[in-house]
Amino acid sequence: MPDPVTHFIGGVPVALGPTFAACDPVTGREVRRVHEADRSVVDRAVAAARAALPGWAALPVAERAAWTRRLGDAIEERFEDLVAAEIADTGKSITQTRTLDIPRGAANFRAFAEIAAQRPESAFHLKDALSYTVRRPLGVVAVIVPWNLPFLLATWKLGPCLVAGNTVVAKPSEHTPGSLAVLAEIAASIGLPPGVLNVVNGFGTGSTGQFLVEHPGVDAVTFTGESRTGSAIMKAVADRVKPVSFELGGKNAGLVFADADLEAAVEGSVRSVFTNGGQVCLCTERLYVERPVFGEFVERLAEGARGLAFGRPQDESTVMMPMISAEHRDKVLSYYALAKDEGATIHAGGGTPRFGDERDGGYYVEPTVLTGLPNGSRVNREEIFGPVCHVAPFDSEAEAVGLANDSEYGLAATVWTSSLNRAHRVARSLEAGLVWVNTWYLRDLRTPFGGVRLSGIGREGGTHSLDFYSEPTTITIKLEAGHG
Ligand code: NAD
Ligand code: 6OD
Repeated sequence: MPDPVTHFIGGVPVALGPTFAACDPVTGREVRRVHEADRSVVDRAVAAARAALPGWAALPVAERAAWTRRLGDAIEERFEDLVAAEIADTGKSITQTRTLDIPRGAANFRAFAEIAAQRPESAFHLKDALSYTVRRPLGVVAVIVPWNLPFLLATWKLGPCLVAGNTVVAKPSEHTPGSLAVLAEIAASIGLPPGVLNVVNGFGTGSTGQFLVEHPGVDAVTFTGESRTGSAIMKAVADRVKPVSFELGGKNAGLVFADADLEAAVEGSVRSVFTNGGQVCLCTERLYVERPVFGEFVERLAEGARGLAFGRPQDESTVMMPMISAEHRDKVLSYYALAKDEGATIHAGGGTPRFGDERDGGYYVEPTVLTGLPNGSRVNREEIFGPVCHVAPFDSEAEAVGLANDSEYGLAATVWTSSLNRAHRVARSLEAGLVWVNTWYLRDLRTPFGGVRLSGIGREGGTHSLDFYSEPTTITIKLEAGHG
């Protein structure tokens, strides 16, 4: 990967625009510089995508699927480079990066190749007519993604978007340009037609992201990130009524019933609260536990939090990772301070770890378990996006469902119970796009993924993604009767 990191436009690296620093979250030190795309660079990327559109859109879906399959294969060939790029930007543990982030990149391209190539078409025979539907790509699509799962989330959009016949200008987060820079090299190395995939780097508001979504040559925007940013993008595209697909924030609830396998509920909750340093939109930040097991659950969860290994990213036993930036670390710590001010009891964490080495300059915070705050407190209402959860007791199923649904968000929820009836009853009462029972973040890429309320608009996954990335045209042909 070049330093400074370049844009990728029309199949070639483009080193234009001022540069900004990318820092290693493990140490806080600058590791490389990145070019920032101004309006003229964004113009150039959109023009390249537009020029490539007719040829790409005209390919049979089987050929586009062959290209995205090739991307999946080439990702495996560059696996360790992608792992290194992702770790350099995020400080993720090598074990997670090797088992989740990068493999899902390859799987995203392959899965959507299969889903698109095998998608059945339907026709309706009317009395004297035949009615059928063709799907056309949206055109040039802006793909804007966040820093928490940079490669997984970018490829989750790129796979279906490209296979549906669109061309793309993608913008990674300013914090995590590395893995998409490697993907651009991969696209060039396999000879993906120039302009089909373009990547521009830069910031959001007043910078590359805003220039991209506002650009008249961009036909649609697919975005994953904060709800507030989704709202700003929606305003920016309102005049042109561009289609938007939004995967936004969460304040996800977990319900633990007294009849649950407590060990599984504790282990599952440790995973759902602390994975990726709590920086996954699906992470649980509010736990509600039935009163008879509340005390034991809190104790065991706190013990689990204290036991999470803070090694270096390259150490296979490491679990905890730093926050992405000093700003985000300070935001998370401000919620720890707020919880203390509001009278919370802190059962684990609540501060920053000390290492006695260069990691003390990094962006680490302690995994934290809180109790004692009302559901209306800011800690229980606002997305923190760090390794922290609040645990509260409940006395009835109805109360638990009411507490879980009392949120402006509605992305994901977990339910821990051994009762099959309760599992079905509670799962369907939860106002969230995704509900896991006795597990968390178990995924089938064909199922709809997304949230309600502030958590997003639309669904991704399987044919739901393909539906967003294409527009149907219904064709009805009158047939003349009596000539057979
Ligand atoms: P963010 O909204 O700050 O940034 C996301 C991306 O949008 C970045 O590339 C950023 O540069 C760009 N951006 C920012 N302002 C913009 C603007 N005005 N116009 C165009 N682009 C703009 O989010 P983040 O801090 O990078 O990520 C964390 C957030 O993402 C959390 O809220 C988390 O819940 C959410 N998230 C949601 C999902 C999901 O699937 N629902 C997945 C991952 C992350
Ligand atoms: O697994 C996925 O497909 C997905 N979109 C995960 C989102 C995680 C949010 O941080």
